Amino acid sequence: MQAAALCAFGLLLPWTARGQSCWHGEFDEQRCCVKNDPACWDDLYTRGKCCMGNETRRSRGDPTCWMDGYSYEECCKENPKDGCWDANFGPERCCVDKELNVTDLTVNVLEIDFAEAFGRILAHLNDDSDCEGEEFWNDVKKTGAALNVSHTFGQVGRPPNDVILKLVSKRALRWAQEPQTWHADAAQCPEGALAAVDLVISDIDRALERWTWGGDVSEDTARTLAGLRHALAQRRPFASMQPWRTQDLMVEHVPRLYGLEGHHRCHGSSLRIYMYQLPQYAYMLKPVLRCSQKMSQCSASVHLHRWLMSGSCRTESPEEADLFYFPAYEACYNETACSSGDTERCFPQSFDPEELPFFHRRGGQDHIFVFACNLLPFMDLISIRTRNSIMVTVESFQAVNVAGPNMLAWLVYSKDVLIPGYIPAWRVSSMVAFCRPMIERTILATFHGHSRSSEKVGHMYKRSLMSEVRDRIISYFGQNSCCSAGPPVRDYFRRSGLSRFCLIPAGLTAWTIHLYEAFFFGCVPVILSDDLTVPFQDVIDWTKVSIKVPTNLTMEELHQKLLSVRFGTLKRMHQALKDARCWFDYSRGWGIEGQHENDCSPYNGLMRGLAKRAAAIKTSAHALPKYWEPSTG
Ligand SMILES: *[C@@H]1O[C@H](CO)[C@@H](O)[C@H](O)[C@H]1NC(C)=O
Ligand SMILES: *[C@@H]1O[C@H](CO)[C@@H](O)[C@H](O)[C@H]1NC(C)=O
Ligand SMILES: *[C@@H]1O[C@H](CO)[C@@H](O)[C@H](O)[C@H]1NC(C)=O
Ligand SMILES: *[C@@H]1O[C@H](CO)[C@@H](O)[C@H](O)[C@H]1NC(C)=O
Ligand SMILES: CC(=O)N[C@H]1CO[C@H](CO)[C@@H](O)[C@@H]1O
Repeated sequence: MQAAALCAFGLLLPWTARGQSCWHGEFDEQRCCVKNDPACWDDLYTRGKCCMGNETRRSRGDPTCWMDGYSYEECCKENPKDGCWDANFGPERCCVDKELNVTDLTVNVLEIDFAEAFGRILAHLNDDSDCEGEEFWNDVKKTGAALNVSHTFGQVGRPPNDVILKLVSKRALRWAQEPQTWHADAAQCPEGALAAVDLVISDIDRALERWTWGGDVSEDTARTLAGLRHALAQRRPFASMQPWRTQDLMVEHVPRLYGLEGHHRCHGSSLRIYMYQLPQYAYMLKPVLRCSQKMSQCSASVHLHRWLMSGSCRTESPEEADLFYFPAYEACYNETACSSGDTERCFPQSFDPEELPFFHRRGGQDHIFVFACNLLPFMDLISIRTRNSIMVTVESFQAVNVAGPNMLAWLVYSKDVLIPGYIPAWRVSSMVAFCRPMIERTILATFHGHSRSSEKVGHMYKRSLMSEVRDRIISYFGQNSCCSAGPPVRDYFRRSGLSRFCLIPAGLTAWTIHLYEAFFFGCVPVILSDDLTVPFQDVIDWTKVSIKVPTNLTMEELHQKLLSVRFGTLKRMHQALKDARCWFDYSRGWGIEGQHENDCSPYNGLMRGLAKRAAAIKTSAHALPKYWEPSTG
């Protein structure tokens, strides 16, 4: 709507019945609420106000069903969205309108059924508004709370819908440009201001083209907002703001990735690392916030790069450098992830490592490339060129994929460094909340994950020979009352926290994020992946925290083996798992946690590995240039 028309309209026709006064001229309910045309909305006319009774106001059906990306609109229809229904959730329960009794919020939400907790908390918010008179704050509050509750239960949650996203982004862009608006809003509703920034900051960082309206959407703007948020959050807590459920954990990495805090001394390392910053590849490092969480288990490359950028071991001088690091957020650059087609490589075709300015000094030996998911296959040109370089990777072994693309590649102990997969802080926090003492664990073993029989997995998975063991686990333990096994389930966190053992079968490749999650759940990982090797062996005694058995073991044998482990041993392993967690927590090792060589973080594990390689490179003979001939003198 045009601003001028709006003002006049708003003054002439105060809100008699909500929703009534929104429509005039070409703007009607059909266009605005049903088709959701963004031209309808601005600060005054919001979807919340005008489409009263519809999804932003009140959720239909049983509110305990709508979490983790499911909604009444998508499920309660003839062809429901995939995954809407399972044993606990069905149309009989979910599609019938239900009011929840929300008076009793004093219970520990982790103690009750998570769906119920979700419904209660959201329903409670409906009755409650502490930043008064503002539809805007209510929208922010509900969207933020829904995400917070999902995260509390280990669910990814539902990102803000387009309408909310746009509404909130518009306001946030104004904050970045007009400090007085920020200060006024932050004074009126401080928790709301924080929550609003949290909801949109990664989308602003992502600089979506479709948002070029009325503001500078870019990493710089997002950085400004992060600074405003940071300053405001330092002055917390704001009394009386109890009912807000924040996104603190969802954005806890933002100030660090932006270099606003967390400067450290590289765990006391004396290595000097030169970071390539080549303009032609700058796009491979954007958008940082999005890439840092997208396919999160694959996003260690973002965190490692930014950690090194804010550390004392970085050098600008190639002469001084022990190692050279080529940064690329290979799972996400341009947000296109990997190219489709016949190659799985995530680098542009034109990228040739030999063209890196310092590559030839030691035949690539002192160059670091990070693969936080899938190594490039050995037949890839980049792999051939970098055959002497240090691969920092989560992958220990990738098999030939029978029907292609060929993924054959592996870690070489003597030159590469194995790292754990990245787990976001909100997942870590939720897993730890569900981690029970060994004595309270009632499930012998758990595995819930994709297998070749899942509908959702891609063609490569279906042809992966390694993941065959998953089918055997599911068919044996899924039928046995001792255990819990099958496809992904919504209360996976609760089940894992109640299990003595977590089964860790190979998947598409030898590694899986389940291994590192087990440390936070406190269940003893039982590795069924013959070609898997584990990181940080110099600091973690893996025989004290895990079990590795041949995958050809029958499931009956495995079952007996698990039953035969003594309770005292289990308790010791549980404690050892808790003690070792810090090596897999990428939010550690920044700021003062990254001062000393004995401090525990995945970055320290990396630095130790790199130090060994750097020492070996120094003593390796590689003094000759690539070509030579007798001198003519
Ligand atoms: C809601 O729960 C409270 C406390 O559990 C109870 O006292 C109250 O009667 C319930 N209200 C309704 C409408 O069921
Ligand atoms: C949810 O909100 C609470 C209260 O503000 C906060 O303590 C908690 O860290 C939040 N949880 C997540 C997962 O963000
Ligand atoms: C990524 O973006 C850059 C800059 O906009 C562009 O040159 C490049 O072709 C893009 N690459 C892909 C794979 O989309
Ligand atoms: C299982 O694998 C192990 C190690 O590869 C091998 O020694 C053993 O013979 C195999 N057992 C069976 C029953 O195939
Ligand atoms: C746009 C839209 O979905 N409008 C619906 C809002 O809710 C009322 C009743 O709840 C429906 O009649 C409208 O069609």
